Parts: sequence; C-alpha cells; structure tokens
Amino acid sequence: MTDYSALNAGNGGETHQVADADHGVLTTNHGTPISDNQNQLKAGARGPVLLEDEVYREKINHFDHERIPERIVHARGSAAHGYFECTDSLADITVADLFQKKGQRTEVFTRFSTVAGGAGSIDTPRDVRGFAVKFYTRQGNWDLVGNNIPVFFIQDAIKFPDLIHAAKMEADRGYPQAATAHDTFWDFISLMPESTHMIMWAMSDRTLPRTFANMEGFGVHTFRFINKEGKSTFVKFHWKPKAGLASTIWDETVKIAGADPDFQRRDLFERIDRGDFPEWELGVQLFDEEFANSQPYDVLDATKIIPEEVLPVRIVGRMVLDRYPDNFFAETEQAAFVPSHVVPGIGFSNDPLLQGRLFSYTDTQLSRLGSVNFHQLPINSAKGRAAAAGCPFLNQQRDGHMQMQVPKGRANYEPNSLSKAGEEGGAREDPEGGYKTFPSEEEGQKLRIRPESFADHYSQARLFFRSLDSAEQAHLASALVFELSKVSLEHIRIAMMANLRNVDEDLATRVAEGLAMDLPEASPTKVQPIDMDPSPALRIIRGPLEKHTLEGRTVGILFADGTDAGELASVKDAVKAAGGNPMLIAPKVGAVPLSDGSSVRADAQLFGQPSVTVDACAVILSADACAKLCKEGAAVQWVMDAFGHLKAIGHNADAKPLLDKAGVEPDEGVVALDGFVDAAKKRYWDREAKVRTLA
Ligand code: HDE
Repeated sequence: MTDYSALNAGNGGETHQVADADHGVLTTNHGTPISDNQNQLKAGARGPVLLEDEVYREKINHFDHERIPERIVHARGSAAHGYFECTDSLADITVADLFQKKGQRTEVFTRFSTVAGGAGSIDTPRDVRGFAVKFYTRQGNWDLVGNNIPVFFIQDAIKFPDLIHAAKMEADRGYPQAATAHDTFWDFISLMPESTHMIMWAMSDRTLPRTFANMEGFGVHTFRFINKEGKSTFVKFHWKPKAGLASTIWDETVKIAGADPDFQRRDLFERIDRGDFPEWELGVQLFDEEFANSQPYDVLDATKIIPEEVLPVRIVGRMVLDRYPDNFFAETEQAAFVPSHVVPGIGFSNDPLLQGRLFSYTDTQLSRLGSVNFHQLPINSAKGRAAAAGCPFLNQQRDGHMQMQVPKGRANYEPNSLSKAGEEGGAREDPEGGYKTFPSEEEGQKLRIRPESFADHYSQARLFFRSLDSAEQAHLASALVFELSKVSLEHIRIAMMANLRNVDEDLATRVAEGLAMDLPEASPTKVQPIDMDPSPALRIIRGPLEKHTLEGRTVGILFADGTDAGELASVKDAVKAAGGNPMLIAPKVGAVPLSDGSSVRADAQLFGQPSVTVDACAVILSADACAKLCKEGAAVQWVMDAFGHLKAIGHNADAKPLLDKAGVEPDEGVVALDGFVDAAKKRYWDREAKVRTLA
C-alpha cells in the first residue's frame, strides 16, 4: 500500500509519498538519495530560490533536453518487438544465418511510420507507410527498411531532398502538415514523370491502410543473396499480412483523424495487449541476370515492380509481433534503421536509389542520436551476436560522445602482438565467416547519367491502374480530383493532367471531368508506354489478399438503457467466437441497465467512439432508447457513417427507426442480429454507388 502519511515539516500541510516496500528510494542521476521532490530549495519558506539546488537543477536540466531532433522523414511511427521464423530454408541460396533452418527464430524490432508528417501528426493521412524491420541475427543486425508500396517516387537518390522538401509543409507558410494535397508537391511531381507509377499507388487505397496489421511491406529495391559458393541471386522482399489487406474509405480516414489521431498506434498496442499478434509472411522473388535482362524494364529501377504473376513470390518465413516496447523513447524513437546494415549472405544491387540510401541513414543517425556510439543504445545493439559470441561487437573503435563501454587493456589497434605478453590483444578478422561483398564486375566511364533502360515512366503506372478493381479505380480517380483541387496554380494541374494522359485515357478523362477542366495534350515521352498483362496481385478489393474475416477486427455494439440482455450477450459471444473483438458502446459508460434488470458497463462512450473506429456495427436498442437516440446527432451519425463506409450493420427490430433516420437502405450488409457475424466479415463495395459520387 502506498503511504501518503509522512508529512514534511514546513510543507504547507502537503503530503509526500515516501519510499517503502513498494517504492525504492528516489535518487539524482548520480545516485544521491532525494529527501523532497516537491519543493525547490529556498532561503526561508517564502524566500528566494537558491542556485545550489542540484536536485532541482539536474531535474529541469534533463527535462530541457528531453527531445531529440525528429526523423527528417518517417518522424511519426510506432513499433513492436517480435520474432522472425524461417519456414523454408534458403541455405542453397544464401549463407544469411536467419534463413538456414526451418523453424529457426530470430528476434526482430519493427517500426511502421508515415512519411511526411511530424512526430506529433496524425496516424491516418494519405501517405506511404514505412515498414522497417531490424533482425537481430547471430551474424549481426540486418535492417530491411522498406515501405508498404513496392516502388518509389524517384530513380536516383540525389532527388530525395527535393522530393521531401516539396512534400512537406510549404517553406513560407508552414502548412499543410502530413498532406500531399498542395502546390509544391504536385509541382514537383508534374515535373518528374518518373514518379507517375508511385503516384498511382499513392492515390490508391494503399495509402489508407486500416491498421498496420493490414498492410503489405516491400524491400522495394533489388538486393542480392550470396551462397556458400559465392554465387549471387537477385532478390526482392515482400511481407504479406496474415490479417489480409484492408483500407479505409477517404471520408472515413478523415473522420478517424479527428476521432483518434493515434488510431493505428493504439490498434498496434491493443492488438498485442489482447493477444491478436500482428503477423506477416516473408516472401522472396528470386531471379538471375538472365531473367533480369529478359524483362521490359530494368530491375535496378526502383520505380518498377516485377509482377508476381511473372515471377511468383516464394514464402520463406513469418514475422510475429508479440511485445509492445516498454518505453516509447528508448526503443521506438531511438531505434536507428540503416539499410547498409546487412549480414553475410545479403548484398546490394547497383540500384542508384539504394546506393544513395546506403550513405544517408548512418549520416542522419549522427545528427538525430548525436553520437557515433548509437549502436550501443540497447535497441540498436546487436543482441543476436551477443548471445552467440558473448559480446554484441568487438573492434578497436574507441571513445566518442556517450561511450558506454569501458574497454580494458592497451590494445586499441590491430594488428598487435600484446597477447604474446599475456595481455588482452583484441579480436581478429574471420576470412571464412566474415562479411564478403559480392565481387560483381564493374567498369565504365564516370558519368552523371540516367540509363536509357530507366526511361519508360508510364507502362507500369498503366499496369497498376488497369489491374485494380473498378471500386479501387474510382477511389484512385477521386483521390486525384481531391488532391489536384487543392492545387491553386492552374499550370501545375494542367501539367499533371498531361502526364496522366500517358497512363490511361479513361483515368485522365474522369479526373478532368472531376476538376471541370479540358484535357491538355499528353506530355511528350521518350518511350511510348506498352500494355502489360494485368496483375490481380496488385488489387486490394476483390484481390488475393482481401480477407473476409472477423479475426483481429473490432465490432462496435451500440446499446443503451433497456437493451435486451440476451441479444447483447449472444452478439458479443458470437463476435468473440469468430475471433473478433467486441466493443460495447453506449451513451454512458457506467452501469447500463438491461432488460432483465442486470447491468453492464460499456467499453466506450458513444461520442468518443464513432463508428469509423470499428470494422462492423451492431445496434441493439429498446424502443424507448431508440426513440431517444433518434434525436441524438452522434447516434444518427454513428449509423449513417457505418452505412456510408460500407460496413455491415446488424440490428434488432426496435433499432430500425434509428437506421431509418440515418438513411440506411436495405442491402445484403444490413441484417438481423442472427446473420450479423457472417455479414460483418466484409465491406459492401456494391453499396458505394448509392452513397457517394466518385470520379
Ligand atoms: Fe528513407 N530515410 N530514404 N526510404 N526511410 C529515412 O533515416 C532516404 C527510401 C524509409 O522507422 C531517414 O533514420 C533517402 C525508400 C523508412 O526509423 C533518412 C532516400 C524507402 C524510414 C532517409 C530514401 C525508404 C526511412 C530519416 C532516397 C523504402 C524510417 C530517419 C534514396 C524502401 C525508418 C532515418 C524508421 C527513414 C533517407 C528513400 C524507407 C533521412 C536518402 C526508397 C521505412 O536517412
């Protein structure tokens, strides 16, 4: 029990909480026990404060420096610990330790992020998501720093600062935060036709993931695997979500941002808390030079995919995130992901975007974490190697800001012969097991040049658009109308439309109509786009990874005074039985009296838990409560949004007037309670034409 009784004489009668069996002794950072954590040291009870008060000065001094610079991109992020398990050995393809044996597990730390917004921005802007995985392998750390989209905006890293400057808040006005719907972004994009393929993805539902658990992840670049014989195989990495791909509707996304700016961070925490561990399969596309040379695009160009139908994805492992960080700052914020951190068996290709990244990430950690010793922070330290070799790292690098180690002995250089004199001589190279770069043949003139094989900017943009389901195509066209409507300089809109004509005439026409503007001439292009075979793997809606399930999903159950106790219990139980997470939502959160005289507490209050925060909705009301809620805007909106966002609505007969008031029209997603759990497993895309106008 906490003891509040000890009074400090002269403390104005305030109580102190003091050290006891439950609470250790509070100390300064240097270990001095603290007697009073409530008052500064003063000369007399009402006198001036004294400069000698180290307890106060140390505390405020530390506080003043609590923040570190946020990441220049991907500042807003959330992370979790977990493990990677090899499910199919790649021992013939790579010596990378984590892929050697089926069943072998490797610890991971995975961070998801938005790109453009600051650390305090919302979780749900229209934005690409970062998908960065740190594998603590027994051969050191491997950082696979990817995104939830398999291509990128630019082909050469030298354009990255321009891209990010254009996307972030405009330089003079400091807005918009976490949004691409503004002049400078679209100005840059309209002048960079190589970004067109990525723009198709960015304007699609891919940038509106429902939760982190509902996203794919991609390594984006072509990497190399290297095997025992020194043979190289090209590889592209894919993460496939077990929970299935799922996205939100734009109107829903905007409302989530207001209702819960931490929606995805909270979801990650709560999923792990209730044991619905997010899980992904790791897949690889493996190919050789001959395959690469036979494709109509360059595998070194990060604005291109290799369609899964052309080169299937082989599943080789799974990742489970089962532990939330203990401390957000120490782990999530201080985690340093660095794509140049690879382990034996993994190497790079000549992709100029990847090569540019190999410099940037270590550099940024030096400014963000402030020291060359950032590898000594617990979250960055090579844990797997520590277990295998007794120490996370061994070398003769020394000193620097915030050196945490106390190396012993005289030998801080190599080679040395001190071990001959019985002293600690330090570690030596391992020619066999040490990291070996693949000895690719390289020759050529020094040139600042883009290869001709990177020149086709439109074929894969067209492939993406034409591969989508018609509902997704309408979302994409509407997103372009929305974003370009926010562009105030007309010449930028015209330049964008000219580029879109090279993608798809139907898309360009729909966007032009949405903007009420004439179609300009198509922009000139060096390479005429070709028509590729559609790739169904690119779809979310009615695609291979759209999953009809309640597993891991939240069902909101709106109830109120007098709700039938049996109906409430049976819906709740059925949702649970289907693997879902029932959330009881009522006008008041305390004890809500039910029909049988019992009472139940709500998990959330109606005003604070709009239906955008749940995946499917049940409405179980008494006739009296329904009459009251028909006059309650939040209740009407709750149902109206559920319908507008194409969610299943299960209801009892007495709740029908509320549905009528909200304009709910009958369809196969609006059901009686007994059919609700099955209906709740999906969204009703065919309803969309009834509820909104899309481009
Ligand atoms: Fe990054 N990127 N990036 N990026 N990136 C950063 O590194 C950079 C790119 C990605 O959760 C920064 O530690 C350059 C592609 C993720 O901490 C910075 C280029 C892909 C994260 C940086 C790219 C990514 C970052 C900022 C062009 C997908 C967050 C803070 C060549 C494959 C990692 C930091 C985390 C973070 C540079 C392009 C993914 C500045 C120069 C392509 C997921 O170093």
